[in-house]
Amino acid sequence: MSETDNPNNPVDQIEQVAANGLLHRRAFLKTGALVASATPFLSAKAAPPEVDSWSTVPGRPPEAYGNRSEFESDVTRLAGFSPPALGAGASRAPLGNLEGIITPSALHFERHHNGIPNIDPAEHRLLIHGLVDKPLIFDMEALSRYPLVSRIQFLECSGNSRALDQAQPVPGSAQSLHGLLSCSEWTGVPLSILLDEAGVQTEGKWVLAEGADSSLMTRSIPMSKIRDDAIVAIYQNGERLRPGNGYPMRLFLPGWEGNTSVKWLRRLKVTAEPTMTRDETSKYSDLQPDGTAQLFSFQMGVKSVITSPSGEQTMRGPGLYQISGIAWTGAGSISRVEVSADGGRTWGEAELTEPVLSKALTRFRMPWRWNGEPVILQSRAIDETGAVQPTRTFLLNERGPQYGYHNHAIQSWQISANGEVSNVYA
Ligand SMILES: Nc1nc2c(c(=O)[nH]1)N[C@H]1C(S)=C(S)[C@@H](COP(=O)(O)O)O[C@H]1N2
Ligand SMILES: [Mo]
Repeated sequence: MSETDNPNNPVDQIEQVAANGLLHRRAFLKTGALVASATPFLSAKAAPPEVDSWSTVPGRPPEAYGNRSEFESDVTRLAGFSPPALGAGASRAPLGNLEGIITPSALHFERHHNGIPNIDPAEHRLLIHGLVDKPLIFDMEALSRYPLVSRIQFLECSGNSRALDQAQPVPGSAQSLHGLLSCSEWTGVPLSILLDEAGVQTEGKWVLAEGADSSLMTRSIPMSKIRDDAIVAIYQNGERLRPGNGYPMRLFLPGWEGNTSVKWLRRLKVTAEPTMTRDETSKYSDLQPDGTAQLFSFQMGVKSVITSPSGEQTMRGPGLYQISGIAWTGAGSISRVEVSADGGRTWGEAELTEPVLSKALTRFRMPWRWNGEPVILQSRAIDETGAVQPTRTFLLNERGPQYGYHNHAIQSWQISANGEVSNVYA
């Protein structure tokens, strides 16, 4: 008998807001004490000895640069860098192991077109030229003197979640399917300040950004975005950028596809028209059903994914759980996330965990009483513009089969009776 059969169990009195045990989002807050009655605590007999071995000896001294516990060492990025294109590839953040909204810098996803350059910050320069009155060159020292701003914002590769384009569901985890996504506090200089100093001429409507790695990644960015919220980032989560994320400086364009946030930034050229580089014509353009290519699809769509429980995890049996996930949108803030436990027929509203920030990951949570039967869990995000995360079928029908970027469809996780969680199409 499970506790869900128990008429005396107070958890059974919590308001169910959608089918298959989804509970009111504030149930934990209102009835925190009830959780104990449904959570499998260890009995006193299974308790550890009164004095653990680590309580009997002095601990070790602090480290100059900190490491996490050795017991967490299996939480790593999942790398897909393969010969012969050494250094070209991606590594994915372990979304299923993370909580809150910040991705630790050491676990931030990485995507390189030709590896990580080893840049000496003393030698690195940023050139601003083109349609400007006064071309400028900045070294790190000069750049660091400008006013800095800090913002918590997500970065997502436009190729993230591409597995959901496949006709058959690819086995995988939140990490392997959606891990080209991270969120950091980025600190840097607003680009509008630097461009004002250089004096943009009236014909200057685009900016070509170029990286210093050997892929010489280049993208054309509309001046309106540069003026709106672009920064030259030099810090990530309080310390200097990691080499893999653009050390010593990168362009950061909040809410836009990752490839526009050019790493190892070395040059900004103000132009009248987009430059039409390799990285915006052969790549990062979207083939339409009529055979034409859509260029410059910069903004990332409204999206969410449940990270716990998620693919390749195993549930410990029927009982009370807290569903947890992340939602984000390139359009600004997330206004609502809904969760379904019946494959999208009924939906209940999840709790958004503060802070809810513009162009950042937003954590959502929802209490759930699983009765042990197979179910399909989904989440659906809605943003401040009213945009709703689409189903996979809707998205693929709308786009046609050639599209390959910006898959922001609803993820379906199947929970089987034995507690295994897997990627399915609902
Ligand atoms: N110079 C340069 N910038 C680059 C890239 C690159 O290979 N070279 N990759 C781009 C791509 S495709 C993405 S998704 C993001 C990834 O940023 P991250 O590695 O910090 O996560 O950087 C972008 N900027
Ligand atoms: Mo990317």
